[in-house]
Amino acid sequence: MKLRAPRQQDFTADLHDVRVAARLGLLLGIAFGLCFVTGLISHIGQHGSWWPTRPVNFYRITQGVHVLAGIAAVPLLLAKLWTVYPILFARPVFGSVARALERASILILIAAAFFQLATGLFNSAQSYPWTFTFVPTHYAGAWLAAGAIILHIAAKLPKIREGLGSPVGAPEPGSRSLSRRSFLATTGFAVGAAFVATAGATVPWLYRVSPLSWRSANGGEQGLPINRTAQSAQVTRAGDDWRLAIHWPGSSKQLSRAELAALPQRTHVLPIACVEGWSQTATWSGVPVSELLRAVGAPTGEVRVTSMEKAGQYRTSVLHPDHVRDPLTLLALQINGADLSLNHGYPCRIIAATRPGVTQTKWVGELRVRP
Ligand SMILES: Nc1nc2c(c(=O)[nH]1)N[C@H]1C(S)=C(S)[C@@H](COP(=O)(O)O)O[C@H]1N2
Ligand SMILES: [Mo]
Repeated sequence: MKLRAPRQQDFTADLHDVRVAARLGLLLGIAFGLCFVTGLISHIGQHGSWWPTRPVNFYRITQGVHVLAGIAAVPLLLAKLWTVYPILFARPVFGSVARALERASILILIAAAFFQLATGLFNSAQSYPWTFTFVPTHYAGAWLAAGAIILHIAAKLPKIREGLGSPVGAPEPGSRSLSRRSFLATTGFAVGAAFVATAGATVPWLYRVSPLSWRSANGGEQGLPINRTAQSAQVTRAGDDWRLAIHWPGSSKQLSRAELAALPQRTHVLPIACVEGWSQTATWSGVPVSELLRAVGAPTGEVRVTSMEKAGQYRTSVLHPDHVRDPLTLLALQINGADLSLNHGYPCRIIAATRPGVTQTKWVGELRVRP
């Protein structure tokens, strides 16, 4: 027998078919589209100058959708690649410039899609087995993937029409391979299993059935997971000499924890929604930031919050004036009816409606008002 490189015609299974590819592609397009839009929303929440205060579950939902759509995209992408890989063996290999460009764009598409799903998955598992910074790289990858997907859809539009326009159909007579229908059903089952296994991280009624839910990856404390521990932030428990410093143009004020606790306390039920996709509701008590500023005679405005944490990406955050005015925005002293544990931010932390978890600053040491 003469050995030769495989050709597209050598792959004869029923499922290497435009009808399967188009259907999987449509679902994949929806999943990546949801990831892109909710990713941009999350980007604005972390780096933008404005952010809504209502509904309180806004970020919890958009970021839950982001991570779950990404998880659903994993089996879809694998199934899609399985369906279309024989095309890689089509001849001529390059032929024209247009064909070479098309192949290059597919390479970028696959690389960007894999990169986004892999980095996103590792991030939600709180694992960073790389040296680049996750946020800017995942953000740049999103634009690359989006551009490549749009190009791909434009180039394949006639094929997509053809594929979606014809029924999946019965197995070919005499075929010994998996039918198209079974392949699509199996992929659907894999997507469902991945969803159920992880969605409990953010969908309350799935908490109990999600074995891979990462929300309590490091135990949890006082009824809420902990992302960054006091130990990793190198924060030690504040003593009686601790003071919260509040600065505003022309003046400042220092308050002990007892003085904070002596101010009127409010209690709100609010979620923490982490960029990693997990979210959980807790009952928080403390002083609304707006009432605190009024009590010390500070003006209202934008407030820069600084943690006692010495280094770390999330030691400061900025409260937009809308959040400063919002009665739900607390400098929290208690969680679920008890003083904050050190890991949850003792002596006090910020908790505000819809803010991304990374901006719910713990171990607050200073508030600086810019009217
Ligand atoms: N000072 C400080 N605050 C921080 C962080 C941090 O790294 N440093 N991490 C944030 C992140 S990523 C999240 S999701 C929430 C988690 O709060 P929890 O650990 O109390 O659940 O705290 C936020 N507050
Ligand atoms: Mo987070």
